[in-house]
Amino acid sequence: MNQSDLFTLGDLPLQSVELIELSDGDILWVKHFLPPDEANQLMATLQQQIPWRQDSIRIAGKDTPIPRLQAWFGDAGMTYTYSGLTLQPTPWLPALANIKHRIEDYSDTHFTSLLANLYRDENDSVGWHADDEPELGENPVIASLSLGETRDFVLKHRDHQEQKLKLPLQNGDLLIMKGALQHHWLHQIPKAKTHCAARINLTFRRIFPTAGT
Ligand SMILES: O=C(O)CCC(=O)C(=O)O
Ligand SMILES: [Mn+2]
Repeated sequence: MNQSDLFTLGDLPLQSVELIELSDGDILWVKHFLPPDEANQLMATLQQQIPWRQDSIRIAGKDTPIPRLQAWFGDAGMTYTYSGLTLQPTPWLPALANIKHRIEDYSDTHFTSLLANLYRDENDSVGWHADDEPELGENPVIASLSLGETRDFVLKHRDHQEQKLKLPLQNGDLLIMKGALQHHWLHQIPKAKTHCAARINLTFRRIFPTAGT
């Protein structure tokens, strides 16, 4: 094998890893964690097999549909409260249990739950937030796998809003957020300005049951 064989395998883009060390927290961006064929296949399976729900949240006393579909998976008892919604977990689908184990092996972290988001097109989005719910613990490790259309994942520092970062997450990319990131940074997927096909994002989390639950 010569040197160039190490970097290309036919036309397949190979996995590459970028560590982004921020002032308060770290991000590991594993590009092509899944090769394109496998990512496409998982995307098709999950579009079909996940029982996607249109949830609403209460804004100013009015039930407002959120601009994406979602589903919550987890080990028994792992309820999750999000913008006033308490989500009951659906048992793991085999395709999700499989990818969870691979991400657990890679990140050396055990996950007990998963929030799946389906962005149907460019008009779907998620607004500024941090994954900082108390049941996720002090400095959660969150592993996020992107499938389908490339969308921008944007981060901004809570106190220094000029510190901003835009990561175009592609089909098969894995992002691992850790350290104090969720305390100091917010993230969002803005609506896109040009047409986008569907994208699925899987965020694996570990829930620590809180006192009283
Ligand atoms: O779609 C993404 O990449 C991010 C989703 C997200 O931030 C979340 O579900 O908490
Ligand atoms: Mn999030």
